[in-house]
Amino acid sequence: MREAGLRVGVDEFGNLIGSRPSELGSALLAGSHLDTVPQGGMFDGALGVVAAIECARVLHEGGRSLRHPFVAIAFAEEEGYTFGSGTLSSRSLLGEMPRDQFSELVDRSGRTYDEYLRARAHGLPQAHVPAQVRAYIELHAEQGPHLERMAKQVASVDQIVGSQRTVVTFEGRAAHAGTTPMDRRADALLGGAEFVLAVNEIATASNGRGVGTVGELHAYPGARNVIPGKTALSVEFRSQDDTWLTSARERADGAAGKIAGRRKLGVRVTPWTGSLVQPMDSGLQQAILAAMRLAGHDAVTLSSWAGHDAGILARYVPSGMIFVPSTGGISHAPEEHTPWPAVEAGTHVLLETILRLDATDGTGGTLPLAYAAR
Ligand code: HGY
Ligand code: MN
Ligand code: MN
Repeated sequence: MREAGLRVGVDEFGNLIGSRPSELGSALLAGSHLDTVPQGGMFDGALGVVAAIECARVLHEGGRSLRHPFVAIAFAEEEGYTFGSGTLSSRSLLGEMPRDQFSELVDRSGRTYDEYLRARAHGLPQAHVPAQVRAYIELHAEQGPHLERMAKQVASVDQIVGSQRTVVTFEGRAAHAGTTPMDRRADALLGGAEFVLAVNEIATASNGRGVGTVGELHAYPGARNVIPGKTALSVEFRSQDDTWLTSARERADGAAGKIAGRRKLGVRVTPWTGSLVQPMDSGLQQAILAAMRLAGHDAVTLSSWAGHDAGILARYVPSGMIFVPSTGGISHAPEEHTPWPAVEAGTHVLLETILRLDATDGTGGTLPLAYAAR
C-alpha cells in the first residue's frame, strides 16, 4: 500500500486502510476482505484487495490525481469463521454488531472478540474509514460457474443473495455404546442426521429458488464409544427471493420439531439471523457496465449467491461489485482459481470505474461509523 502512495493504518476493528487524500469531501472506496475459510483459496477476498492497491499504484506511478480521496480497504473478518459471525468487521464498523456483544462472541479457543481486538499488535498507526463516501466498489471472484460457462471475463453484479442462518441443537442422552440396547437409546446424532437430510430436501425442492447447507455438525461428547447426548448443527439458507427464505426457515423449524418428537429428543433452534436480498446501486452498475464496454467487454450482469462486505455497505452508501470467473466454478477450496487475463480485465474495469466515478459528482452517502476512539 505504501509503495502505491497510500497512507497505511488499521482501525479498531482490524480493517486495514490505505488512504490517498484529495480535495473533495466524499471518498471513493475499493477493496474486499483478507480473511478466508479453512482450506480456502487465494482469490476469494484477496483478489479485490490487491486489485484496489494495484489501481492506487497505477494512479500513483502515472502521477494521476483524483478529485475524490481514494481508500483501499481490506476488511478483516468477512467469512465469519473465527467467531461464527460473517461480515463481522464491516458490521462492527457500521454499528450493526453492537459493542456490548463483543464479549459474547467467542472463538474456538474461548477468546472473545473483545479480547481479540484489544490484543491486536500490528504496529501500524490507527486509521479510520471516512464517513462521507461517494461509492464503494468490490472486485471479487464469482465463486460460481456462470462466467466461465458464458466465456466472459467480467460482469457487473445486480444484487447480493439474502440469507437465513441458525444453529440447531438436538439433545438426547449420552450413554455407553456397548451396554445400551438399541431400544433404550436417545441418540442425538440420529436426530441431527435426519435434520441434515431435511434441510437438503427443503432446498432441493425449491428447484433453484434457494440453496441450503449444514456446514458444521458436532456430536458431543464426541467419543467412539459414547452415544452422542447432544448434536449441534449450523444451518443456512440462501435465496434471491426473500419470501422463499422465510418459508424455508419455517419449514426447517417444523422439521426440527417433528424429528425431535419422533425420536424423543430435545431440540433448540437459536434465533435465526440473516439479511435480505441486497440490490447494488443502479448508478454504480451503469458505471461498471460503461467501464466494461470501454474496456471492450460485453455488458454482462450476474446476481451474487455469495455474501460480501459490499452487501453491508450498500445499506448506507452506493456500492457495486465486479465479478471475474472462477475456474470450474470452484471456491472456498484450495483449487480456487481465476485465469490471469480475467484478473487483468477485472482490475482494468475497476480502475476505469473509479476514474468514471471520480469525474462525476454523485450523491454518495454517509457511513454510520461506530468507532470509539475518535
Ligand atoms: O459465505 C459467503 O458467501 C462469503 O464467502 N462469506
Ligand atoms: Mn468467501
Ligand atoms: Mn469473499
